[in-house]
Amino acid sequence: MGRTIGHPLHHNDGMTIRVGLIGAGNIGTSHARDLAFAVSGAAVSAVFDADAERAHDLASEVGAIPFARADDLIGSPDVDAVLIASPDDAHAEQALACLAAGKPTLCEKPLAPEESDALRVVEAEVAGGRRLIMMGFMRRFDPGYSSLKAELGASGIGEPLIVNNIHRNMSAPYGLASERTLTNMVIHEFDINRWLLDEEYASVQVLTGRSGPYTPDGERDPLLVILQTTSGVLVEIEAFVNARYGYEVICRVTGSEGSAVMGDGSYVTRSARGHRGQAVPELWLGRFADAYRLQLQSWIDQLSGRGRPAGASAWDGYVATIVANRAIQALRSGVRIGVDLPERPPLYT
Ligand code: ISE
Repeated sequence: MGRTIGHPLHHNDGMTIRVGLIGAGNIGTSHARDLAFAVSGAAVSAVFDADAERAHDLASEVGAIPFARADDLIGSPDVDAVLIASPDDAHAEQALACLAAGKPTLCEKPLAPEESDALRVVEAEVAGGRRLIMMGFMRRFDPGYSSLKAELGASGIGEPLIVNNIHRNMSAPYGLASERTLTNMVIHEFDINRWLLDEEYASVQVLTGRSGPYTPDGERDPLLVILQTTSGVLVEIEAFVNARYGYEVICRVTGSEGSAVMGDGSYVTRSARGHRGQAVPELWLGRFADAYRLQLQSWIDQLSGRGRPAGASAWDGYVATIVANRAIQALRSGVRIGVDLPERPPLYT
């Protein structure tokens, strides 16, 4: 990130960033607990959720005040920065409110399911003249992906030629819609492969074949997404929502001199009683626990004026949503769709 987010904030004690949380679901609760108990220099001062009881319970657990309205939380003088962990469709409007209030924000992915909404956020941040938004693409902080990125280039596997991604969820607790698979789930691969390869996409295609028995009528699961970058690298993504056996993310990069693969973290292989194997995580909260905490610590450090610029920007969020929307066009049409990006504003260079 070319600039630190916002500006070093000065607080009642000068030491702590007081974070207001919007959304007390799975990921919001995980973030709140990290901020309260695992991230230095931070506290959770406010919690809003559409479910008032859920907001109250989490606020009590982390020592925060429950709020009845998100806008009141955003405007509160006891909130220095905002973490948006609400449902996807609410992100853009809440990010716009944070920008209007001048509050630094960590926005969970996606910035918006629709590119027009994501663009409104980017335009508002550019108009404000300073970077306030960091996107919750936490895989950029994952030690596995960082190690994989270090393998690329002359000292490692050479120039990347093909990337194979596997992204499997255990089930679809919030329901399965193929287009949401692209804007909510595969959005991670749309971002992390840009970050790994440090280049943009030129086209996207989506293949569908036989769907599993747990797939709702009219939907497709798994999907096979095939992108090509502007330099010609092929990026393949298998997205399987109802994989049933567990949560698994794998990324293999094959280059001109070799190949490197990032598997499912440092999980122990147990050999006992005539069997050998590993426990498989149920959720992303387990597989990416370090990444989430490292991302939050980086955000807080940047806001405190201690940390170097890092993390995905609102522009990265906008680009990921553009690619997801082109993938939806490819899914609907069955043909390869070009990915043409607008010019990147200077604020994001
Ligand atoms: C979820 O919202 C996440 O962000 C997880 O990282 C991802 O693996 C999962 O598929 C999404 O539903």
